[in-house]
Amino acid sequence: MNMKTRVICGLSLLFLLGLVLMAGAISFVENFDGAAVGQAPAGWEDGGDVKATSIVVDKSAVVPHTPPNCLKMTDDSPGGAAQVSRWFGDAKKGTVRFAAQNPSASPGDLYCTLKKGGDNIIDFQLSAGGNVKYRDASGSLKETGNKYALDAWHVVELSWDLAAGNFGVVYDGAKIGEYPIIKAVAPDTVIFKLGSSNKVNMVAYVDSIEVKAE
Ligand SMILES: [Ca+2]
Repeated sequence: MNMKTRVICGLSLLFLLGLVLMAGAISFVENFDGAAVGQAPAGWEDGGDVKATSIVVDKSAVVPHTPPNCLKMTDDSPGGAAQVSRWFGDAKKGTVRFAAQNPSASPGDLYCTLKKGGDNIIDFQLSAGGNVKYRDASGSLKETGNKYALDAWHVVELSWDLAAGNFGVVYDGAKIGEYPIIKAVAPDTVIFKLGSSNKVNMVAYVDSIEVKAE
């Protein structure tokens, strides 16, 4: 092959790789360990309000699930919430796993939500009161009946399959149940949100996020 042919072949391969990435869902791992401390996490869209922040912190605030860093979410606003989101592409089936910790000094309502546009597909909550909840199609938050301990890291795994119509919850390695998804639409974005409209001074930590989209 001459140089011109090699360049054309190379560009063609890059183009095909781009098509594959655009057509299929992607997966990612986020440990915040290479991220800049004190700043919003790179690669995530910050959707929080002006008084709610999501910043990368080191072990001076809490011992991260995976050291040296984790994400600290703070809500000081009665009218808004801290929120970060990340796109992963349409996925009819997949798993999101994350570690979360709520401090007893200022626990918050921490949500992990899977969305497509304005539609919620899964909305999962670790409540400030220590309850594990999910939102059903009516828009109500429902109790799973499971409690969780404050001041400790917990690993949550949410697995969805549109064909089955359910998502499963594995909590600290044990399956706690299957719950109906809100809407049968392939989610393309994962959101972590802390806050509610009438509470202030909430803090929660998130680390070790892994999305596997199929
Ligand atoms: Ca980490």
